[in-house]
Amino acid sequence: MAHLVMIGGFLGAGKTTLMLRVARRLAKQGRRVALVTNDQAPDMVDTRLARLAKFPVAEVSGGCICCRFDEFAGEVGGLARDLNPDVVLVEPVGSCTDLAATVLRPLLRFLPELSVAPHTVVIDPAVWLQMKQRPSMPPETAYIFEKQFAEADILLLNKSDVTPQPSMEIVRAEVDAQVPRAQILPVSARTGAGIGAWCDRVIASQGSGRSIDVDYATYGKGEQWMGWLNATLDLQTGSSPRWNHTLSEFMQALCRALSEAGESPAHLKCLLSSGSLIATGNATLGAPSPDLRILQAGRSSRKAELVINLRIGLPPRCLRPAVAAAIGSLRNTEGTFLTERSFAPAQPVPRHHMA
Ligand SMILES: Nc1nc2c(ncn2[C@@H]2O[C@H](COP(=O)(O)OP(=O)(O)OP(=O)(O)O)[C@@H](O)[C@H]2O)c(=O)[nH]1
Ligand SMILES: [Mg+2]
Repeated sequence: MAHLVMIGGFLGAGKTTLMLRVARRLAKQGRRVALVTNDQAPDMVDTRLARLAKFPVAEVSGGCICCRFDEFAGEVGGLARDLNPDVVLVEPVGSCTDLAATVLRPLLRFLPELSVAPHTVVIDPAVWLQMKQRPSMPPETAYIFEKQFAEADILLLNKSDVTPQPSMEIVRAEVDAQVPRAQILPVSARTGAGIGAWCDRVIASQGSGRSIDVDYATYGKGEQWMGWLNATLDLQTGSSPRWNHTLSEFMQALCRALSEAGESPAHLKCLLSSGSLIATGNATLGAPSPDLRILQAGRSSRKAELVINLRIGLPPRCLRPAVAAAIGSLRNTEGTFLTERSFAPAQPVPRHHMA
């Protein structure tokens, strides 16, 4: 019987980093693992990262898994039938909430052969503190953030490797006061600190989150505050390629332009591949200066593919021009859009609701 572990939490909290770390850990223990990724549109960085890590992955795109429940349940059922996994790890869209009522409980009804792990929600403590001390989001978006952790069985205070201990303690005390029955664990998805204990617990136990009241008009408004852009570009350089520098220049130029327009990204994630070189770049609310990483070092060519996923509190019509201007500012590099979608998420209308 497959055991489904859902990892929720706000944009940029560290869900994908955690999911891939846990998938590797479980695979090392000899367990068969499959992943499900989810976004409002295709061309997802997270799906590519999962494929690069060589895990079987099903992607649900074009809406959150509560609104696309039938497709989601079909993918989970398909993975269970075809691969007989011990564990299915699921990452919902980072602007989604009410997942216990609209996804976990309906899953238990429609796929009774599954077991479901306690609902885990990841928090970036820096974003928590920002939300409380100098909120940059409208109250409707902060409402989603609050509802996400209110329905959790387990809350992971992530990024313990870079969060000062006093901040960690403040957030822990506040979270404990707000969600007194949830288990709170400090972890680092990046270094692995604390992950073993959480993983052993969710693999060995069952749960389906807590019932919460959600006002869907407020929830919808909170999601629609954000502009979403998923794009793929073909890059070509006229000089010897230094793609990691190009990615850094691009992200800095884009973050500067977005900040001049009045906002920092909730999450900007980029994946650049050329030959056997693969590099990623992330900018989040908690760490707005880009975090660049070489996933795979290797020979590159003069051509590269760049996948961009941007979520930010700006109107969608501003996003493509901002990306195009940042590409246009690169030295010796031309970019052509291969795919591009920019939009505001639609009002969430879950297929099922089981409080
Ligand atoms: N320092 C540190 N950085 C982390 C940790 N976990 C994740 N990150 C970084 O946080 C950024 C966002 O991580 P993701 O795993 O992509 O976050 P996510 O929650 O999947 O984001 P969305 O899919 O957009 O909702 C990346 O730059 C990660 O490297 C951590 O434990 N410590
Ligand atoms: Mg992710």
